[in-house]
Amino acid sequence: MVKTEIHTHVGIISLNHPEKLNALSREMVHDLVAAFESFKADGIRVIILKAEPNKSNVWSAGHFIPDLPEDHEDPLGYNDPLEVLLRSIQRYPGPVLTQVHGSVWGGACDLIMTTDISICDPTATFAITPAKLGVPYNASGIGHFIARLGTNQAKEMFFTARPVDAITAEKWGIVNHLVEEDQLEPYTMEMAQHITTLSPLSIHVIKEQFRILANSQALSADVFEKIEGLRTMVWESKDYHEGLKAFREKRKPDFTGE
Ligand code: LCV
Ligand code: LCV
Repeated sequence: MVKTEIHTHVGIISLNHPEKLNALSREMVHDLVAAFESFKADGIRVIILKAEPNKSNVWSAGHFIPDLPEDHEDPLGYNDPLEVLLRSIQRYPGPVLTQVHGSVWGGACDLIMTTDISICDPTATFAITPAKLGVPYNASGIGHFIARLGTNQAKEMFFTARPVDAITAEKWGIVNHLVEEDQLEPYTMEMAQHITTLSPLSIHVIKEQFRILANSQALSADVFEKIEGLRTMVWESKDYHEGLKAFREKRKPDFTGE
């Protein structure tokens, strides 16, 4: 599901499941986490995460929708493959750069928000789509968007579920840099290689401090339980089941708010 290559201290991981538009299925996530683990064992200092081209020009279609639980189970719970992947990115002891060509959807957009530095070309778009499926999303994922964007921009992305184009993505700070299509690869590689010339230990400890500080707003037990109660109400709703059914039947969902 993924292709990997090593250039001295830079490791490249390419999403490579074109038939399903690089959707983040269990198998895809398993292969991604395995690639991170093996790069860590090889002391790779910087990772570039990119996608092999496909007919739909999609970087990743996000969570593999058929994997979403149908009955009385939390979608995007702690052990959900996507959450496992996001944690392995945050814990990798070196910067993870994303090189984006094509459209990014749902959980893959959260993945972009979780990586350390993002660079895209003019074909890139970014959409976060729980409202299209009747999914409640989760506090840690919403936290990634708040950390990266202004709250109003993060809310617009969640409430409209519409793709944000590359120019807006750079203006809002979804990506660090928007470069020409033929510059995307060399620009990203140059930054990655430059970073490998700096102290890997210093960078690892600084990255770990960013992660600890980002996760530092402790939620009190009753706040946490209130959030879980709200999320349960959504994923036990008719709307959630309608969202999944509509995707399977390739039609627009008809949400009733129940
Ligand atoms: C499985 C897929 C998918 C897919 N899973 O090509 O953020 S949350 O909370 O919403 C979270 C739960 C999440 O991430 O949900 C997933 C969010 N992703 C999306 O909303 C994108 C869904 N996909 C699309 O809107 C279209 O596929 C796009 C616009 C990406 C591409 O459209 P296009 O017409 O070019 P198809 O739709 O024909 O897709 C090609 C094949 O990939 C499958 C899709 O079912 C089809 O498979 P078959 O040829 O077997 O029918 N596919 C696409 N997305 N997320 N499978
Ligand atoms: C003492 C100096 C210094 C200096 N200390 O002129 O952020 S952290 O964690 O990194 C933290 C620990 C921190 O703040 O670390 C220091 C970070 N600073 C730098 O990395 C800048 C180091 N300096 C340089 O890169 C160059 O000096 C610049 C580019 C600023 C200027 O270069 P230029 O060729 O014009 P020189 O390098 O010849 O510097 C003139 C004199 O100032 C001293 C330097 O040693 C030299 O003294 P001598 O003529 O006695 O040799 N100097 C420069 N920076 N941070 N001394």
